[in-house]
Amino acid sequence: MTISAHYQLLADDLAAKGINLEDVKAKLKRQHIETPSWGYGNSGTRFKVFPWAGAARNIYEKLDDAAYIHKLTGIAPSVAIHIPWDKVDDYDALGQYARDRGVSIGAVNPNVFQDDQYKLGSITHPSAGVREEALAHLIECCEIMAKTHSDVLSLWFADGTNYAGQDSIAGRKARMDDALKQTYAHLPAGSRMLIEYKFFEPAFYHTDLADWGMAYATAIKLGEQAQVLVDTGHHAQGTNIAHIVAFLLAEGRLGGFHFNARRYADDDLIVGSSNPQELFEIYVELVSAGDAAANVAYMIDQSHNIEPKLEAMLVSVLNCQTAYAKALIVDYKTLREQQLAGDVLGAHRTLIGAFETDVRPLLAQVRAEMGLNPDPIAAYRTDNYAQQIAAARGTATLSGGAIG
Ligand code: PSV
Ligand code: MN
Repeated sequence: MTISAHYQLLADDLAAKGINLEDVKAKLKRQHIETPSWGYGNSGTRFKVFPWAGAARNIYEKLDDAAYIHKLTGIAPSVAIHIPWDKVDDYDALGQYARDRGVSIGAVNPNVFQDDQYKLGSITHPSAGVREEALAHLIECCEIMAKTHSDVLSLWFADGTNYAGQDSIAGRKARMDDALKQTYAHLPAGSRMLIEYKFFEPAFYHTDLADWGMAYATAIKLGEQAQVLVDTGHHAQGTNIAHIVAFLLAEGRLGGFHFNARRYADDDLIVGSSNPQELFEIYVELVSAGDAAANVAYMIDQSHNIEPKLEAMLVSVLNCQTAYAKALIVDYKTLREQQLAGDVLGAHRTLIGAFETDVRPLLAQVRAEMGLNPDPIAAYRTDNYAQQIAAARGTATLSGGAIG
């Protein structure tokens, strides 16, 4: 059967369920996945960084690569930056450089975890001097937001302790609240502060913001511009992330995502590569929430270690597109009826039916209507961009961003 025959079958099936195909396609065309600057530079584990020929060496090359991913997918028009990895002298010029390539600067991520003084923490450090230095960096990032027209300050802290008694947990909480209150006051008008949590690493006894509840409690005290960022890699095995998403959406405090697939720890693998159903279930909650999800920021947070960086980023964006498409074609009317009737397995089958539907013909059609190659991976594999940048940039030995 041809792709168009498959597409027609799906169109007929959706029509029979009363799902508006044009509406589904319009939503897919408006999808927006932000890619991270640090995903384009060399990175590795704490054991080894395997350099990749062509890996971006600075923020300008990262923006070039991000623009290329956007050109292939049509749904990745912004790039998160990490400061100081992406520090430049002229942020107005950086914003213009991005715009000239058809992308924009997305979330600004301060980095208060890499320098020597942060060994015992940053804004929760026992020393007031170190806390002030960390706070000054957060405020500097608010200023960078204004210059780059970014509307998201994305905060993650490595802060925590490794040993019982090492520091006062309550004292650290008070320091965290104080520093974030001061940072909040510097947010550019109309922007948001997203607070990310992580239950372990690099601190192992306790982390100061260990889970969504701590991030949420911190955000509501700060005000409406503060919300929670859910990094899919930052949970214990078996955590139901879709549940967290539904809860935060209902409370109006889901700010955004860092997508990745967690097998062992953190932001290791391509989102959807091993967790496609989890990603689909997350998108089902987002679709179900309707307008309440309108301002959610969708960002990839991955550092690719052994796989080609551009293809990995491309697959990541496409996996988000697939999950969203499947969530959009759920027969929600039947699902709600079955839920209300207590039809446990009927409801389950309705949901999983959408997950099991082959949406590739639908996505090919959407891309064709967007003027894109219907098969972005084939486009990547047949054009010469990766070879060109490998020849032009060579193999950098230093990382251009995250190291792990
Ligand atoms: C930390 O593990 C994290 O998820 C934070 O979002 C960082 O900013 C990012 O990874 C890059 O290291
Ligand atoms: Mn993250």
